[in-house]
Amino acid sequence: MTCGASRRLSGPATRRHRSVLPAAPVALVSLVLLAAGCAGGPGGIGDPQPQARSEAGIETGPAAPSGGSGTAAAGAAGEQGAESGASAGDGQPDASPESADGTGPADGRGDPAAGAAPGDGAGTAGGGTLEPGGARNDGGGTPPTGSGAAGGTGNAGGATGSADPAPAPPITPPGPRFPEPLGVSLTRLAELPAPLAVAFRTQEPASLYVALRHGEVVRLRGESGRADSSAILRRDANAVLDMSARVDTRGEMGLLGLTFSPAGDRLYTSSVNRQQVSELWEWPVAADGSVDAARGRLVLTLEQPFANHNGGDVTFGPDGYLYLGFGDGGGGGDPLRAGQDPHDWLGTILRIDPRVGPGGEPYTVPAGNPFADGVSGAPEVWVWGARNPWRFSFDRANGDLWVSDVGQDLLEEINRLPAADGGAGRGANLGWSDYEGSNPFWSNTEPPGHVRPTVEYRHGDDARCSVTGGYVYRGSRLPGLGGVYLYSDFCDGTLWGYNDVAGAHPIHLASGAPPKSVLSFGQGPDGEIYVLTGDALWRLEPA
Ligand SMILES: [Ca+2]
Ligand SMILES: [Ca+2]
Repeated sequence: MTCGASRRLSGPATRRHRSVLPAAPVALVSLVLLAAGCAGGPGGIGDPQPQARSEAGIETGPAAPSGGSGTAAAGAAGEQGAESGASAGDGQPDASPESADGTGPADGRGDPAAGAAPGDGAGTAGGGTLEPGGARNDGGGTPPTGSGAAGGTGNAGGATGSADPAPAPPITPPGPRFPEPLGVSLTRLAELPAPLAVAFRTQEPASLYVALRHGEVVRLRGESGRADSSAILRRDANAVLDMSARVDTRGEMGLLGLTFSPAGDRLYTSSVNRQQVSELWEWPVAADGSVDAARGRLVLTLEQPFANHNGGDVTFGPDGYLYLGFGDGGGGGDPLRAGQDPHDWLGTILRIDPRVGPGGEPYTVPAGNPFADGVSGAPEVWVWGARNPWRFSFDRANGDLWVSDVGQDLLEEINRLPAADGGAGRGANLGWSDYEGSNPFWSNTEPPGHVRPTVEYRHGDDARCSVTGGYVYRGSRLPGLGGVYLYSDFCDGTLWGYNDVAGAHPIHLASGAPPKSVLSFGQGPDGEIYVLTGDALWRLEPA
């Protein structure tokens, strides 16, 4: 590789993860996700086993603050090992911004094997309970049968004798409600290689944009003139943005996230570069949707100690701030103990204002952040204690934040962080790696303030192994799914839904088999839901 490993960052803040523990040799789980499906065999092997339920040797509590953000780290110049596949090229973005590469990998720890996507932990664990997310409540779920004639006011129940019954309102039979069969299907809109994120510009109803893992952002246009209702989407001949020479796709790395600013004038990409450094880029977007690749700006970076658990999802919240997720650094079992250190960006979701600050700062920290003063945690950190918050989303109806956190060997989890709790997820500790889901992992003592999962499921009950979070359905075409949080799993592909009343249940498709390798979800401006699989983009629609 010739990409400037000796160059130093000059603009953006670079964050080096804190090395809490000496590196342990860790054989990485190889889930072989994105490309090859979940046949990674008895994955899970090699992850250090937790000392769950052991009384001694538990590390708890955050360590002292480690220098605030904003220090540009010197490039440690470590060239990471040989790459499989694509040649490195010169590693420069075709775009290139203010000298943006150069931070070497942390200290050459672990040469990650090829693994892949959202998490690892294909390990099996014995049987157990499924979806303890909520008890089934059949009340109110059953549609009435034989609703009367139009306008009928008859007493359908056969009640007799009522002298002068008040006229009943016209009955509109409700359709089936989740979790009953809802007449849902998946429409295959376009074939795409490893699409990981969808973004929309409200100015462009005919288009949507997709991040492909290998580093391209492509625009697709609806044949009908609208992207949200066309059954077929056609991809522009040329990518809107091509970062493929810069993006590393080993392990679980790649172009992992994509979002537009609310005004649609800036595009943000989240990716991992060939020095194994996560990057958040900002790109100017013209009125016609074209991206000025020569004027990209690197907003922030984070060194990745391992090639897995990179998080990478990015979105704007209803508050107008940008949220960006990072995994625990990877390696399996949180060898760096990053999860319970809120000073470390690894294992967190950050909240920032990504625009250049008044003093030229590459971004600013909103005053309402839980650790804004940097004393008890890093100022940028919003949620912490995550293992790999692969996908997260806001409920557009109420602002709740839903975080899917990929589990280790036992439990996959989904966390709802209510907006009503003083800001959706503000300062929430998701518990990793003291806890995996609701089970102790490294500690028998539940960390203070641990937010337990809203939904969790166990590996080994079925083929599922790595949760892929989606969205709360707020569209109009599938009213039976109103208010239902939709998600899936990389290793299985069955779509699932959850609400408080019904609990968690599979979504029955009216036709066709469930997709394989659900990598991600998207939500259109109209609230309809897109499903991103290993080779295609789909939309959930009435059958
Ligand atoms: Ca990592
Ligand atoms: Ca958790």
